[in-house]
Amino acid sequence: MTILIEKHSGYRRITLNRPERLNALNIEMADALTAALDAAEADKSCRALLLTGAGRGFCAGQDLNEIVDLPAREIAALIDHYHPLIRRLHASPLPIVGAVNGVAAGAGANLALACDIVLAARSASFVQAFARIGLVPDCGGTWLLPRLVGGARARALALLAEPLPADTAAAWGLIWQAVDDERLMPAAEALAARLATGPTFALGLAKSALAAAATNDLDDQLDLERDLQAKAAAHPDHAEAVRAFLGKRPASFAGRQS
Ligand code: T3D
Repeated sequence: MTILIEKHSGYRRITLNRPERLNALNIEMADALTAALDAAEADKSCRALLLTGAGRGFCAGQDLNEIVDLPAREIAALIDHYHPLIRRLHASPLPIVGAVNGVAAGAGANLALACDIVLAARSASFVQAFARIGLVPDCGGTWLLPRLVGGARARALALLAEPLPADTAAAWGLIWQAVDDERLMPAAEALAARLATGPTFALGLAKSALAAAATNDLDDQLDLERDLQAKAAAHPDHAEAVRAFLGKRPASFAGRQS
């Protein structure tokens, strides 16, 4: 099994599971991840996802054993399995927590960065390893990096392919937080559990608004916010939260039930 799926209350934990190769990516794993997303989104009781890796690495990117003798056109065709997954992660209506437990390299780094909130163990690092093997950053790296850390840092990360320690990744805004290694999974699970009791519908709309902001101008974005706000306001979670606030009690969000 290239991935493991555990159902928790309100969320699913997906673990990349090829630890002997630092969870290096292959077609089977990418397709399994896409299927896991399909299944999670179809299950209305699932309101958040947590993505992590088994063993000491998060994901070492493309499994190099599997491309060593491939013709160039077949190497390029791998993208047809990886990029749909990246699109799905960015577009998912579910909040996705990435728990980067060790090195995240190449496509593995950009897989981690496709999660909505990324926590990393302090011992973890992010490597845009592509240049080391004469490839171009893919899986959204060239799109995401300049937006997250600016052009100067994005260029150095892509061209030098040096490991970026988790603390620096957090300081640069590439990820949300670096935490002590032993705190990673408790912190990531607490975050996923918290998101799983949140206003899931509104969280999904917020994700889509932030994604659209990458290409919209301010006028378009304000129009989009107006339209999405109308949808959020019509959802029972909004009325419940306002009543809860006024009643000085915690809100109980229905999430995806309507
Ligand atoms: O068209 C397309 O879409 C192509 C797709 C390209 C997308 C990409 O991801 S390109 C980038 C591919 N990834 C890499 O180039 C990274 C290769 N790995 C490394 O540079 C290092 O392993 C790491 C920096 C990630 C970690 O180093 P370290 O010293 O902590 O671990 P290690 O000893 O190198 O690796 C441990 C084992 O995992 C080792 O196996 P062994 O010797 O114990 O049997 C190593 O061979 C294996 N491993 C690590 N990365 C990969 C891998 N096996 C296959 N593919 C890997 N990518």
